[in-house]
Amino acid sequence: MGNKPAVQKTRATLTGQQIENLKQRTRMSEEEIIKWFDGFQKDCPDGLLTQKHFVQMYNRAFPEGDATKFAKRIFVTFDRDNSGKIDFDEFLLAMDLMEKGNLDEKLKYAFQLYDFNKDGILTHSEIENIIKMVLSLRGEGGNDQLKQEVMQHLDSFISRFDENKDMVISQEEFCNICSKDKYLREFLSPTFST
Ligand SMILES: [Ca+2]
Ligand SMILES: [Ca+2]
Repeated sequence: MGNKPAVQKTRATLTGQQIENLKQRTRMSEEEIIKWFDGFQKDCPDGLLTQKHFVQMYNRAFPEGDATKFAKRIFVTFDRDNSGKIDFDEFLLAMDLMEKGNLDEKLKYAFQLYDFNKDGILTHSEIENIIKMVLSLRGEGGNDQLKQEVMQHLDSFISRFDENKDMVISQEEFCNICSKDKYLREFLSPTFST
């Protein structure tokens, strides 16, 4: 009584049941799950990845640009339960998509990433947002000429597929267009290969 337990950093563990569960939910083998877990634990000994840490990792990976906005947005989509932290399950589900997902899955994810208000359509302003995020990630946030070029490409892309001229793009349209347009696809998925 009265003695506070010593503050101990809890170390994350991976149980057999958790592995089984993750095998069901991903395309990862037990060996792969353990390998990812070891790497995850090295970075996050308590088993939780914070947004701050995540942003740092991204900025290290894109030293020529500012990946902060982009990383924050990705973080939100990985943090499925909105706890503000990414646990190993959430991390592995994300890695499963990046490593094992097919083009269609990745494009659906990219759509989700850019549909900020989750209403199932991309508006012109959401698309502008995307361009800004991607350009600053590449360290070209100040490159107005490039920005203009990309906007022109996007404008023609919107009008090409916007049948009812409401200037919005549905998920289906987005996936369709991106699967046919390599330039757009590579621009829109700078942090994972499609
Ligand atoms: Ca979470
Ligand atoms: Ca939207």
